[in-house]
Amino acid sequence: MTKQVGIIMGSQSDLPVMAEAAKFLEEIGIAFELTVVSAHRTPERLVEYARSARSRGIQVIIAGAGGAAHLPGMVASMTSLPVIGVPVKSSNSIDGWDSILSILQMPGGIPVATVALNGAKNAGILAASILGAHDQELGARLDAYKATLAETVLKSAEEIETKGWKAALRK
Ligand code: RP5
Repeated sequence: MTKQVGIIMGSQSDLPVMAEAAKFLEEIGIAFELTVVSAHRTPERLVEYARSARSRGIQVIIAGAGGAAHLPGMVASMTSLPVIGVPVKSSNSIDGWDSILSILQMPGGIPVATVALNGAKNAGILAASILGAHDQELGARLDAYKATLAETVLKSAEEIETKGWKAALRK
């Protein structure tokens, strides 16, 4: 099965956050690869990864990093594949805003679709949505996933309305 999504991160310490993207892709049935590529510690590996991604069959890249988070932007500068950036609140982050702004504030011409701080699950969903735009079966699986979200909210509403908010709070 050709791997359609590439998940990369600046350090293994990002894995607990980035695993959420992997979990979602696994759940929805999309083949992916996952590895560590450090913009600062392995710059040649970064170039090799970004330049070879399309020819290896990758269609979307999810890149997570923290602190001076240059990985997503640098990957985006070397490929025309869509790049989704995940700002990670890491050990070298001041408060997370450093990671967010490093990924979000890209110059014109080199976009990175930036999700929320530690928002790797949404990065997985967004990657699946990009692929699902031209894949009807995947699109249907995504619609089914979204329907489960709505059901959960409606169940909560019903529980609170029938039991009352105090009983629902004690659960
Ligand atoms: C970033 O520095 C990595 O993406 C990670 O979020 C952070 C800390 O890396 P380690 O020192 O834990 O390897 O480049």
